[in-house]
Amino acid sequence: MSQSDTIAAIATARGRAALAVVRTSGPAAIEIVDRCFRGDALTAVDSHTAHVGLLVDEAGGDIDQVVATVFRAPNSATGEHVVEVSCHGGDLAPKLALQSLLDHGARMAEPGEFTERAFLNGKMDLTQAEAVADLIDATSTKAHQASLTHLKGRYSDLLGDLREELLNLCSLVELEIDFSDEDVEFADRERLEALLDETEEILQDLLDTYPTGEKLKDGVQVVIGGRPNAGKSTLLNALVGHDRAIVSETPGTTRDEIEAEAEIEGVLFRFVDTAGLRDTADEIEAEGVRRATESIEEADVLFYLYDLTVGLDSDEITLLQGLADDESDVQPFLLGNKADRAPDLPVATLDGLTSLKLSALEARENADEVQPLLDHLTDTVAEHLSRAEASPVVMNQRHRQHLQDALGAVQQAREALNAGVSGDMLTLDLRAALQELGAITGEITNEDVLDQIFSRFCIGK
Ligand SMILES: Nc1nc2c(ncn2[C@@H]2O[C@H](COP(=O)(O)OP(=O)(O)OP(=O)(O)O)[C@@H](O)[C@H]2O)c(=O)[nH]1
Ligand SMILES: [Mg+2]
Repeated sequence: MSQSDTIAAIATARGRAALAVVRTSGPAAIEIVDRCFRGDALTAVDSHTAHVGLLVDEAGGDIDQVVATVFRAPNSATGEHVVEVSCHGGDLAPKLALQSLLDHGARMAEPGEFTERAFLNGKMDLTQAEAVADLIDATSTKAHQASLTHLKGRYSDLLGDLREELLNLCSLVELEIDFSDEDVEFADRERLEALLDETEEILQDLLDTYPTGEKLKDGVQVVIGGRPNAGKSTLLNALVGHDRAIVSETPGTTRDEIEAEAEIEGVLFRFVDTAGLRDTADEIEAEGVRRATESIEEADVLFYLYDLTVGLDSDEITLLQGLADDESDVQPFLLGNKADRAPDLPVATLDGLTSLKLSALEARENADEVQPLLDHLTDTVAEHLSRAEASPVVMNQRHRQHLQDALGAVQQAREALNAGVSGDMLTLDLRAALQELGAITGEITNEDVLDQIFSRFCIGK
């Protein structure tokens, strides 16, 4: 992708709408739009001004009445000359406007190319560019807020401070190397140790935010499990407020997993209804049971339903206690269902498990019935949310990998220091950690990585 080209693309979504925006960026952006614009001479206007005029095609025919907003380099989103043409929405006007710009010398932009140019021109670092993509993809309020924090640069600032700390360390140690012939230990060992500890702690804290970032971005997986006929599908329907899954009195009704999403207090929850757990000779149902077991193990939260009038059997108790004791992150919530049929029966209690009595059937009509479940879900993520509000969270697998490698290098430096290894070996580790941090913000990067990041953007961004 050459930056000497002038690129153009429709920046807004397709379909019926009042307005659409066609963007151009590059050295010839203003000339190109000026050639197909009947109004003020755009080449002569000031930066950051908007002009009403007619956009015309190559043959001079009218396309649409538009507003052209001119941004002169370097004070634009991409750092280049940019013109944003607002035309009328719908399928035709934006397409014809774009075609005219292409006919007058612009090239169709690749996905993410505007943002890539902004990055290459120093308008934003890589974490901010990635935050742009995350912001567009965000499906819940909290994911949106977390991406915005990154976009505003708080995360980059944090990484910048960390880099500074490491550079500090490096220069201390290098000072020692320079004078090593004179057998002087310039770098105060204690200070080095303290700085290394501090860096390690910051890196670890950042890494610890990843599960939070993952949940904000991808949603919290809530699996509904239990024996056939426990009322799992009935509960799913009650939780999402419509008849998503088939309910029937025949045990073994649900086979394929059924997913439905809901946003609760700004967080996306993905509910998964599963096949009832039982041994079965039916091949298809058995596959459903296998998938259900797998989903239960991978859940963030498990709503485990049983029929109060039937009770829990020993296999179920073993399964639940295993999940509760286990180091696994699955949090089971035991639900005794069909309370309407068993008003006097208490719900089973198991060590370390929260349990509750409910009627999924009544919940369909009465939202209060599922309120404790929703409260349970918000409690589960409360810790994550308060963390996300307090500081930037790591939301990206690429960042996590680099942070882990940086932490590894810092730990290695710490060991080297303890073992009394020479200063130049120590700086090797510290430099490696710096490299990793630089890769996150894009100070150190290569074309493949950039291509991979920007190719997941939409065209026009
Ligand atoms: N009385 C009463 N009946 C319920 C309740 N919840 C579910 N049922 C009934 O129990 C039967 C089974 O409900 P489903 O929701 O299909 O049960 P399931 O757990 O999804 O069953 P499988 O898909 O076969 O594993 C249906 O006839 C429901 O109407 C409840 O709270 N009270
Ligand atoms: Mg079902």
